[in-house]
Amino acid sequence: MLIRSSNQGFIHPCSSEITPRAAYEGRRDMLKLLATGVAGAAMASWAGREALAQAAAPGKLAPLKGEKSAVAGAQTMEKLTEYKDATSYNNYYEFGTDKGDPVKNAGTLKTRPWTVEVEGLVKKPGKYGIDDLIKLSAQEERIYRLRCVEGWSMVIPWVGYSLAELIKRVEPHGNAKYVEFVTLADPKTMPFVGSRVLDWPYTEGLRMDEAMHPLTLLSFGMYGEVLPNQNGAPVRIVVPWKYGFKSAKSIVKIRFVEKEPGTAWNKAAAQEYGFYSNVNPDVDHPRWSQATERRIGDGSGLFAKRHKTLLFNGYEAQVGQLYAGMDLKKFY
Ligand SMILES: Nc1nc2c(c(=O)[nH]1)N[C@H]1C(S)=C(S)[C@@H](COP(=O)(O)O)O[C@H]1N2
Ligand SMILES: [Mo]
Repeated sequence: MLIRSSNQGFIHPCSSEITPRAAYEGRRDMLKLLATGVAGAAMASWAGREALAQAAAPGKLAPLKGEKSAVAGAQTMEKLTEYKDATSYNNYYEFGTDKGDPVKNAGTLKTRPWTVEVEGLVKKPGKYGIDDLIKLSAQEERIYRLRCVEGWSMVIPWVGYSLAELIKRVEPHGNAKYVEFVTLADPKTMPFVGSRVLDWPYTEGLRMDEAMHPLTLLSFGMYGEVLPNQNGAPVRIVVPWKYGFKSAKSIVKIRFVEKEPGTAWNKAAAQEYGFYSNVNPDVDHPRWSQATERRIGDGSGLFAKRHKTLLFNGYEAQVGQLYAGMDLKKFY
């Protein structure tokens, strides 16, 4: 099934098509680098700590610092995506379907007061004010690659903690097999929530063992600051071995359920987007290969490089055992 949106033809959550503006800006940045002679220096520092230090936030949002997480796999040494790229090339359909829309439109999102409700099959359901939720655990800083369908990826230093910490606290019942994430759908502040592009609210889900994996993060910040609205403020999920759309933004409910919950993109196009949506170069999307990806910030057009996409986004050692014996082509 193909989805048609009124103004831009067929859509899907992670198109790697560059908007004219992004292409223009990427090119302009590269030309600037070439003109000032720093291109060589920039390239020399593509790996390692020097590069990590380069991708600083502009310091306009509230600081949210974290300790470096000791969780296995949480610290890639790949070059961080520049903050301005990570915050201006987004998917957040409540604010528009173009990658450049969320940064322009998400200013209307009110992130205080904010309550996250934990409900369903748990011994200790409850409502958490966002600032209490942030303080629930010592902050951890993580560096992840978040990938999307049809090949674009970013490397982002998230601030947050393992969702498992919250799950243990609320004590799920034995019949809680899945966790469902429900996000805000407020037509007053979110211009596209009235549209028929998706079935609002945007929801996502994980199997309990996936939700309990220490690499599944409840994230409140990035680059040492609170999340910008367009990246899912004030709280989102990050699941680094899955395609980007699994990482639900601006969560208001975490619900423990027995049956596999519906998910936004699976409801919109079941044959294209499965429940699992693990990054897998050998399982093509029906309309395109998923074998390679473009790293945002690597340049566009003439400068675009493609990287080989890795099984489970490179986290196979950490998460492979969750899927032992499963046919990943069937459970896509
Ligand atoms: N509520 C909500 N969450 C969402 C989306 C959305 O449209 N609405 N888009 C998803 C998709 S398709 C991707 S690729 C990631 C993008 O996250 P980023 O903008 O921080 O890179 O957010 C995911 N979470
Ligand atoms: Mo996406």
